[in-house]
Amino acid sequence: MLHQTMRWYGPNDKVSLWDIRQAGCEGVVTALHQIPVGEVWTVEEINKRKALIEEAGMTWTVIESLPVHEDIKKRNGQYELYIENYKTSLINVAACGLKVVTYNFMPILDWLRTDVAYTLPNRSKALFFEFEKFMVFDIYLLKRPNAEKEYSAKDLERAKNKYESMTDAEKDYVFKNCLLGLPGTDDSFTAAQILEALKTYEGIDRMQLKEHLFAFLRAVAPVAEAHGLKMAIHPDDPPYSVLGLPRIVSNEQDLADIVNCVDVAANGLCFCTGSLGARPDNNVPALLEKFGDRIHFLHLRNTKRYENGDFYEADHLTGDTDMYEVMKKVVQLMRRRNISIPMRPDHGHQMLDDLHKTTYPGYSAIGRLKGLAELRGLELGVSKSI
Ligand code: DNO
Repeated sequence: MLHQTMRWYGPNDKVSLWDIRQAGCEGVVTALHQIPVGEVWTVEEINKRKALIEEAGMTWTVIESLPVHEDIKKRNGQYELYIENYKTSLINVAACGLKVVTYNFMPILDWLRTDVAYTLPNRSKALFFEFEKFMVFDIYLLKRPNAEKEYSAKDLERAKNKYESMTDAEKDYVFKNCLLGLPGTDDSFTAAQILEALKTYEGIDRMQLKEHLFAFLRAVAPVAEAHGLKMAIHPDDPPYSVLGLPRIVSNEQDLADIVNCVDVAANGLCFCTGSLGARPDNNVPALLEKFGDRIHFLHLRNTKRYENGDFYEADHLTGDTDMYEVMKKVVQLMRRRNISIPMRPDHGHQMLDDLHKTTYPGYSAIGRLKGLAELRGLELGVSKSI
């Protein structure tokens, strides 16, 4: 069976370890968010966090994330030092008995939504990416230099109409949502910070960024392999270029390039059905089958896509990704490899009592509990019937 987990943002998370345990989890996925990106995770800090989780009767096997410093992505500044630090952190987490290290290679931003509290017909709230609003943010609110050049005349017209139809409050709301900081912080970016950071990526295209990822993997994957750790890269979310930044973990070819660049089991994937599924040309169950041997961690989530490029996060079992097919492939994969893969229900709707609470967007307790319970039932049904 899957190793069932939930993400916990640490002692400041409003969702407690006991909430997670009561949801039926055996494992917790977390990170030392208090350590600045690029610095070494010490054995002492890792063990402190591990002890908290074990006191609540669960285990910590998966890190999400051990973040990659921007200098490594750009291969400038102090990237050599940061790569050495990364290796040391890997050795330390392995020494503490952890097994999987999630990371991503998205420049500057992590995931991005234009609305983190989109009201569904049943009045629960979901995360929503509305393409026109994103263009409004990019062109009119952030005012990224030359942004217009990247959109078609038709899209520019759509953006203009949208901008003109929005109230100031709506514009503010979109602006705030798009500037939300990285997972696990309450800080947001400022527009000036983003514009400044964007400049530092000038001249780095997709090919170049891929080369930087491969160079990073050539340095760190052998260390992970030697210490019995598995690295799991998270796909881009949304899975295409945003703000003119290259994104390189978006489709089948990207995944193939990554797993082939260093051919060791430790160089693997965090297979996120929600991120990959936001792109109509990604056949999620087929990708799962194709890259099965390198999947070390699963994020199960569903999206509903629209023709115009929008998508929202649907219930875990409904939406455009066939979760039954996904689960069937997962069960077959675990049988074939004779392992239990860690999985977390990714995101959840804000609903019931959680509508009155403030939690990290997507990470309220009850919606994730619902997702987990549905996925758990699906797994049991699938595994008994095949
Ligand atoms: C969003 C998450 C991502 C993920 C990172 C992994 O909710 O799935 O933020 O944690 O991209 O590095």
